Amino acid sequence: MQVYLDNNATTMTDPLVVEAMQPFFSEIYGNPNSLHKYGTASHPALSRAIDQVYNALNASDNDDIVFTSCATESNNWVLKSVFTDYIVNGEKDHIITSEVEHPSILSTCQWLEEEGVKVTYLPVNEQGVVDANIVSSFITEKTALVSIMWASNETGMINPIKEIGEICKEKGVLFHSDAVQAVGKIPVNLKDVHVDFISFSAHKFHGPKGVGALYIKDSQPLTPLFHGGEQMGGRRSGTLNVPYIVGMGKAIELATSDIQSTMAKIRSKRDHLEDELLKLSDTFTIGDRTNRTPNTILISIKGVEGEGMLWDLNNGQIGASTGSACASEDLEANTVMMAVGADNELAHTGIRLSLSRFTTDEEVEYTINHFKKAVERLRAISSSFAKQQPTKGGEVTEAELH
Ligand code: 7TS
Repeated sequence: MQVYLDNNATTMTDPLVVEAMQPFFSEIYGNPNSLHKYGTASHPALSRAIDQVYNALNASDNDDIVFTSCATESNNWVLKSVFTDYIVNGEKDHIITSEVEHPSILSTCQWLEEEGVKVTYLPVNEQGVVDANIVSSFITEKTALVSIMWASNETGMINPIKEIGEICKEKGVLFHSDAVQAVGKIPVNLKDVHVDFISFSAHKFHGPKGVGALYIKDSQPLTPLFHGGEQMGGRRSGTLNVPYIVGMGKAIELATSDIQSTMAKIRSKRDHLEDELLKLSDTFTIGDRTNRTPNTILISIKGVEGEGMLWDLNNGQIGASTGSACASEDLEANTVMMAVGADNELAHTGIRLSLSRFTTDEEVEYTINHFKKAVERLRAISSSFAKQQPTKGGEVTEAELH
């Protein structure tokens, strides 16, 4: 059996999405900006995809949704353009974000600091959530933008986006939310919350990699990141990636059309998995389940290094993560666990399991069994376990090493 439990890193493209994209590679391949029939042939599918995205998010016709190459691009665009429009060419000098944002926000903010911008990195509480009142207390008349993720990729914890949006609206400050882990997992209703910008990415909800979007409320001005042939109303030049945009439309429709029942099914599998893993001694998970994306578990297993656990799970054909795959090449402690107050040892023991609508009951059972055995194996060889063993004294012999 093979079990993929790293759906917060990326998801399998739904075969129905691949099918919808297929005609737009070698059959309907004209440039949508061309005036001949080869170009215009893609227009009905593009319009449909745009409708699918607007409907899924309940966006208004006055809003803009601009397709990008990924959420990293959307995040860079909004931060760099707010910098240009409101800081370089305006009176502002300050941006507020949180300590636990994705690197596409944090690294961009670090670059902005080098350019002279003041950036406040808000802490999260022990639940891994940003407190709306803290956001309010840091806003000044110099604040250009608040950027707080909708849900965390590491913990799945959901921030109080409605409250933060209301605070930003009242104080006249722009509000951006990185909604990559929210769109397609939980309802995102843009008529219900006040956000100026959201970023999202198709490959997190069973669409293809390489296509994302930036939502811009009321089509407000924002200096483009790419200048060129004036595609997308001049907001993002470059020939439209027709098959991928069609794929994103299909994927968001599939992910959101019956989201309550899809969520309930994923949640019940996740809760069962979590309940079973928590039966192991000295384990804990981060964050209240009722305020978490229904597919995510971040679990800490005392005495078991995350990297070792990942290796053991991988040997059992289970794909998980010690945190964000984007950052997993360095073996540093999980920064999100540090932020929620876990001590250094625990912060090295975090394993993220993220399910999808394709995860089966059999896969969950297999994972529970393998996980429990892996913890036993790894605890048996861990240094903290060794410390509890009676010491024989003297040097370890060659035979004992094998
Ligand atoms: N924002 C969040 C919250 C994310 O989780 C990711 C990807 C991105 C932005 C970047 O999206 P992309 O479209 O540019 O790929 N997150 C992860 C993760 O948690 N593990 O691997 C990638």
